[in-house]
Amino acid sequence: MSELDMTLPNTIQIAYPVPNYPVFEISHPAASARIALHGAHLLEWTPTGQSPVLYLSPKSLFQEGKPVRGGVPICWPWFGPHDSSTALPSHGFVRNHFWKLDEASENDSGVTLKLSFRDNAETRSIWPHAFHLTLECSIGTSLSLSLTMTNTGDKEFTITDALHTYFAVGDIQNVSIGGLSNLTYLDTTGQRQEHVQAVNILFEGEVDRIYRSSSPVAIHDASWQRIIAIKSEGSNSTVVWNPWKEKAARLHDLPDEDYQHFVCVETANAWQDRITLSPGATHRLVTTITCESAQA
Ligand code: TA6
Repeated sequence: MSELDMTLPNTIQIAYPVPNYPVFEISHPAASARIALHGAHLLEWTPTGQSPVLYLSPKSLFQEGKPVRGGVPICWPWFGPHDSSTALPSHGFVRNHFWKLDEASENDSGVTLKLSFRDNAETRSIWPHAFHLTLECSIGTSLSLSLTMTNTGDKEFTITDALHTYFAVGDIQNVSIGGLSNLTYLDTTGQRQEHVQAVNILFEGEVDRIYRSSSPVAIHDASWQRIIAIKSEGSNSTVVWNPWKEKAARLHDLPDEDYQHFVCVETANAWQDRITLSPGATHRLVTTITCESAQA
């Protein structure tokens, strides 16, 4: 029996990269993965026979209260900087707390973990609402993350959110992103101006854009000759981010040159896309990811 008071399937082991920081290590015939209890943060996912699909910075902090750089941070109950207080953490607070493991199961297709987090005195001191979050993470030859949010209080609240996925790529200058053409986006670098995306997104500098989109997106990685396909549910925004060289150098938990080896494509509700939940109401944000060879 693990210290988390449940019997885990044989395909799941618990490890501690640092004391008191449990990480579930999944080794299944279909895929391997790691998910931290802190932030219910999926750190790694590697379908069998493929290279890692998610990027994880080797300088990530595994400290309570600090977000990990890479994998899939859960941004909730706000995306980006807080609307009015610079004292509050970017991307909300749930990624900075330990969640609870409720279920872990396996079958021939893969492994599913269910984790949850609910309000407490600390969260209510910065965001005065009662809520219950569950993350269902299904790991196999494809990956599915389903974040269910419920208003358990007696007054409505409005949130923005994101499954802020860091995808590993061979070289950002050999990456193009399809599925967002002819869609409006907010460029949040510089003057925060709106534009329309003409064709596939290419990377020649910092890109930080919120697209009004619930469409499937494809990351074409020419260096590694693979295509990563991303589908979403419960999301009307897609965020695309690469910090490029100058901003990367300012991120202490990212090696300076590693901006070349990831791109974030985030399944979100952000900018003007907000979710209001009345008491008892629930919303689900889902991202489903597959990765296929694109060898000629
Ligand atoms: O999703 C893009 C973004 O909002 C960027 O502006 C950048 O701040 C990135 O998220 C990472 O944010 P973090 O707080 O995790 O460093």
